[in-house]
Amino acid sequence: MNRQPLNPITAQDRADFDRDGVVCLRQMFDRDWIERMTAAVDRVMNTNHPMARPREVTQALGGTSGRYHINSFVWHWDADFRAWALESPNGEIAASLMGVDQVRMFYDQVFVKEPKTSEMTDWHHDLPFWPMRGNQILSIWVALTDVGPDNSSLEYIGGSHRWNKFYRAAIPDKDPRFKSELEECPNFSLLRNDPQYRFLSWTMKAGDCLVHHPLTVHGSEGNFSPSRRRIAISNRYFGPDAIWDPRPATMRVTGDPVIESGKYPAHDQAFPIAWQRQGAAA
Ligand SMILES: O=C(O)CCC(=O)C(=O)O
Repeated sequence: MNRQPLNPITAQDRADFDRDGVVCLRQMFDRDWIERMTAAVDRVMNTNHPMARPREVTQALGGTSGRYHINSFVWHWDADFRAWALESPNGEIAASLMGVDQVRMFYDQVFVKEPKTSEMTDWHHDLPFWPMRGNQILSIWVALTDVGPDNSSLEYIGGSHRWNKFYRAAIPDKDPRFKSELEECPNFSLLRNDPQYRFLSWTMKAGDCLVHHPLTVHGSEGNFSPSRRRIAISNRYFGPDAIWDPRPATMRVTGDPVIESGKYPAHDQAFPIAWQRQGAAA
């Protein structure tokens, strides 16, 4: 299994990420990683491990076909997810796009939409959901299956990370614990003909990934394919400008780390170093 990205991350990739708040990187992970993590996802979807944090979105919303399954903080209790978080190319990809010498693991999330799943991932951006603030935080959404418009490709609004907006957290199963006074994110699916918005999405092969800034607005429609699964893992990493900011209506971090508000969360159990440039100070 490769530890370094299989392909170079170019100056153009960094410029695209900076301008759009998202970039698609092709084939950074070898076949062994993709097979290992696909098997791991199948195991996690059906586990009753006490630390699992499943959200069965289809069931919660009364859906009648398919299955939209989310699970989070899996790396805390699953060895394959731990290796994926700390020993795969993810760490170097994150550091390279943020232009930093060290990154820490924040958390992981599994997003599976089985064939004939109509539930969408509502349009949102990530930061309002997190007890964290900063510019140097990103998500690496790796497709473990081929993904296209028929099976719930992830869509973005290019440049929205620079809008100076902080929309209310949106959870696909509409969990009321995340309600807040913040402005609601518009449903951009209804605004597709509005020329002021740049919709970005990619047809992806298993092993391609999307890397997004925590304020880039994104969402996905249902998986309307009768036969193609859509499986992705999204790993979040942060660099030195991140600060701990445990506001109300933000998610609980597994392990409940005690960290002083306003400080860089250098907590080695909750947020271990995932990648460091050789020779860089710890
Ligand atoms: O896979 C999806 O539909 C949602 C992914 C997402 O929102 C994320 O990775 O931040």
